[in-house]
Amino acid sequence: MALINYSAKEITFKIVYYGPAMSGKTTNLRFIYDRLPEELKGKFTSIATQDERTLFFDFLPLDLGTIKGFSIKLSLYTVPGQAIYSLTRKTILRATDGIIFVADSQKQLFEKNIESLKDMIENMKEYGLNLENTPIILQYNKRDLDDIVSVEDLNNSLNFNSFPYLEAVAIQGIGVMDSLKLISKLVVRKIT
Ligand SMILES: Nc1nc2c(ncn2[C@@H]2O[C@H](COP(=O)(O)OP(=O)(O)OP(=O)(O)O)[C@@H](O)[C@H]2O)c(=O)[nH]1
Ligand SMILES: [Mg+2]
Repeated sequence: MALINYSAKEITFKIVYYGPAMSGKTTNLRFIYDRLPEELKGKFTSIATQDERTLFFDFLPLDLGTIKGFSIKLSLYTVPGQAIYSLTRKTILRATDGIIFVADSQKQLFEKNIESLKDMIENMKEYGLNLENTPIILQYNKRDLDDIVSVEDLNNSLNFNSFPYLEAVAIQGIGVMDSLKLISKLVVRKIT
């Protein structure tokens, strides 16, 4: 549920980038941070190991502008994809308004996407989040690589709920802003 501060006339939506290890979640946030003008973005916080793997989370606050006199803010988070950080992944889902599931298109990681999506839906339950009350979009990332699964097969294995989906090459910024715009539209629509 969006965080509404009536006295400050401010609404904050929490968006989480979820997905298997190394699928490109942090890369999405970095691109957004590098791309947006100063006045729209806050400080990018990344808690990572030396080899850049997310250890706890990444966090980036953004300003979307004003709707009906309320300033609309987004808090973007990424979860750590590595299996050992299971508890952190769950914790980060608390009070989430929308999720971008970043899937890795590489053939050898096919199963990892399925496992991660199952893990996400299981973890959502803990906080009363489900497919009816939480907008979710799928981002099929790493479309630049050679040995990748077709979009059709990704949809057949992951998209059991007709989630909106996009193709991306996060490392080049392709699909990154479109994913952010789409999830923003879906979460904002819920309260307007
Ligand atoms: N070829 C290619 N590489 C990518 C793409 N997106 C991300 N990568 C690379 O994939 C690796 C992992 O990216 P991260 O963004 O750190 O992945 P993550 O999902 O945050 O990983 P965890 O924090 O461990 O969960 C990095 O070397 C990125 O440069 C892409 O679209 N294409
Ligand atoms: Mg990361």
